[in-house]
Amino acid sequence: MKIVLLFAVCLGLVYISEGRVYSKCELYRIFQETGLAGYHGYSAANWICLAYYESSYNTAAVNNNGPSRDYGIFQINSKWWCNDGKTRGAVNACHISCQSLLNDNIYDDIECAKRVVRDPQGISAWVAWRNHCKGKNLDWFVSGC
Ligand SMILES: [Ca+2]
Repeated sequence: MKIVLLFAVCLGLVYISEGRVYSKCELYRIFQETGLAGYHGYSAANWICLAYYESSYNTAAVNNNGPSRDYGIFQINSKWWCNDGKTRGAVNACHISCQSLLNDNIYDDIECAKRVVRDPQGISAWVAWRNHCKGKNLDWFVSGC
């Protein structure tokens, strides 16, 4: 019985540690590799700044806004982009489970971010980008990478 319990606890820890905090230079490399850098005219620095102010580069970040929730490194919202099974009138335009935006694989998150930025609002869809990155000198976010 004790062994079963220990096993359950270990599984729980593995589940919790599924998320990951990236460094800015890891993101820089992945954003170059996936073409997010420069996508829709926004440089890697813009995307790294956005991720910094949305999630502190933590893929496990979740924020509850009441009627909907924001998930993952880009804080993608369950009202429009992903399905968390508990958001009324959800659209799920990225055709993705919100849970898959919380693991350490950010390639699907990047594909969804590309979908978000193709909408008329562009990168302004992210409040943190508008408030902290828009029109700022973003050199720091890529310096040393
Ligand atoms: Ca993911």
